Amino acid sequence: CGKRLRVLVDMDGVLADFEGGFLEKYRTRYPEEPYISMDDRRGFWVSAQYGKLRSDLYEKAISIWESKDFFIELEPLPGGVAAVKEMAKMDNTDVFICTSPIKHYKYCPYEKYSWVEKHFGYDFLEQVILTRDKTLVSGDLLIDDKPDILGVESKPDWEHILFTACHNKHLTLGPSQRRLQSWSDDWKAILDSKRH
Ligand code: BVP
Repeated sequence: CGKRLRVLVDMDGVLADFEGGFLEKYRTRYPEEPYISMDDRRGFWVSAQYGKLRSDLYEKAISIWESKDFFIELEPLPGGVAAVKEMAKMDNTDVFICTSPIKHYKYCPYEKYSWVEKHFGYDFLEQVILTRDKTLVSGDLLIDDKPDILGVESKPDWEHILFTACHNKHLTLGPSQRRLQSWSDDWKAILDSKRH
């Protein structure tokens, strides 16, 4: 009671299928080159794992998400859009989509806004936070598939809930760290655990 709950939800890997979109477009553009299946993905950075496979694949991987229409054409991950819409309608709950754009800014920031409008509607653009440093954003929860969310603030307000993705599913978490396995998992219980 008293205070409203503020939930920050990441976009790539949580609401939008960055990994699936990447692999499909990479294989279409570079059909002769080796690729990493979803099962074999390790580590948050796709580019780093491709660079380890063969050094020139680092730039080829980056060329995929720097291309026009990459971000707008990402498919929604199952249940994510519905969950966030439901969250936004809950009493005493504020939800924001908190996402880091790539520094190649020609298409990505525009397409991120466009994706939110397409899947949530124009009014939901009020809820978008684009930042390269999520530690500066205050909230009770941050649902994000990136295991290490670092920035200039060493003690962020939020509790990071690790959203399971192909690249983080094998990680062993610390005793206090919590996961959301998918949007079929009990996200309402996680929100309720922070209400007081
Ligand atoms: O915009 C996404 C894609 C990009 O980083 C951003 C991650 O945002 P959050 O999910 O943290 O909000 N990105 C970039 C690279 C390599 C760059 Br060099 C990558 O391998 N994976 C990745 O997601």
